[in-house]
Amino acid sequence: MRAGTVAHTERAALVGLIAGRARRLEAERSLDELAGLAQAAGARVVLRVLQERPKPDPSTFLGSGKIATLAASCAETDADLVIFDNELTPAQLKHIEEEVGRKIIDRTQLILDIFARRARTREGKLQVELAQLKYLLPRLVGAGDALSRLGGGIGTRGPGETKLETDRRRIRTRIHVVSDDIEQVRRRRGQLRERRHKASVPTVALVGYTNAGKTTLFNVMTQSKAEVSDALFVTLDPIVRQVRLPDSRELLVSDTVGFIDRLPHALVAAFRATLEEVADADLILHVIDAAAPDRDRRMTAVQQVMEEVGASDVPLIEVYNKCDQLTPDERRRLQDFDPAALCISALHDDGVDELVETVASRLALDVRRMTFTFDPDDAADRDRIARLYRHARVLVHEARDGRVSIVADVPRRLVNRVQPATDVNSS
Ligand SMILES: Nc1nc2c(ncn2[C@@H]2O[C@H](COP(=O)(O)OP(=O)(O)OP(=O)(O)O)[C@@H](O)[C@H]2O)c(=O)[nH]1
Ligand SMILES: [Mg+2]
Repeated sequence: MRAGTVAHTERAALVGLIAGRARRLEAERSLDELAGLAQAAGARVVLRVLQERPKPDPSTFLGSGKIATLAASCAETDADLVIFDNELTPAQLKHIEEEVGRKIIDRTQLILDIFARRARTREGKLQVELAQLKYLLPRLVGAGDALSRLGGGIGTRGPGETKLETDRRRIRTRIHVVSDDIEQVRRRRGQLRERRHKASVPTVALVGYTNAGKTTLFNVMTQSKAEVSDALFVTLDPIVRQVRLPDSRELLVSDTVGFIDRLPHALVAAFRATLEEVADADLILHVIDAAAPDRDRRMTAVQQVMEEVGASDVPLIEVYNKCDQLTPDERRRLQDFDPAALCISALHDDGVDELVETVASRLALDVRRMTFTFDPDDAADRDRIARLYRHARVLVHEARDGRVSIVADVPRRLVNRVQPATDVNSS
């Protein structure tokens, strides 16, 4: 975009592929999602094209005849850019651009563009820029100055109002610089996590498909005011807040970037620092939009990203959100399918207390019952008593003959860090 010009809303044509008749519904939902993404990037959708083909044409994706039709429709609807629902090869990108004569981007570039627009913190910006550069580099090789022909707007924006670097040599240098910076951030995050571990406060990570209501739930649980919106990928940078449980123990809840079907690999790799928060949590809450028509597909997409970031071993609770949007019938079906399903409405603060109870008992399950004797006149012992109250569940507290004896359920991973007297039993 030229300096001084008013940002104009780009007019977007969307193109998707139907691979076989049975896949029509799937392709349509995917295109709906692409429309949501295009809106989140600030575009207006003026044309939708769904083409049935067993597999993409290696040169023009749609085949030469359909590409000519697409070019004509774009002229008719005055589209500024065409967004393909699939990832395009560098060669396809080049050919289609020549045929259609408009800016062409694919789903991955669109997602990266949204992330670039949303990045606020230094860490977020670095991660997005790295993903963009890595995606761009092979697409410039052989394509000459393809990107400079794109002009401005969606697909050419770096994080924080910058314009993406398009010079191959400079991109390589920049990738090195950014990777080093990210590594530093990652180490720093690691140290912070280490400190939290030492303080022994358990961490619960909210994960889920974008727009599932993670931040809404986060705000209710932690009484915060983080940004909530119906747009996709509103949250980018992880945020961590404290929650006090009914039994006065504490835990930390983290909210982070949402996932999506076919989340670009470059993005997952670049967001490693952020996603390590999830892999390192004591418990994951998978927030599900219970009312989404393609709920199962979204759940699978989330599970795939979790595997990719090494979080599949972390204990997990599935939380069905937006249950206010279910009919009584749908609610019943969900409960038949999964009797233990937690149905909540974060928006209406409905079921959230039960969820917190479930989290508390789930974290408490992994405990060992221990008995302690303390000297209340000793400052260090008084600290230990306070720590027990914060992190363990105290069952008995008895003061007798100048001693304090306490029976408590201690989280297993803390057992070595509190001074034990006698084990009553192990659970
Ligand atoms: N009806 C209904 N809407 C909800 C509920 N929870 C959240 N929403 C709405 O869903 C939309 C997305 O909510 P967010 O909390 O921003 O979702 P998110 O998962 O954090 O999304 P991203 O950060 O963009 O990935 C907003 O418009 C919320 O008001 C709910 O329980 N019921
Ligand atoms: Mg959010």
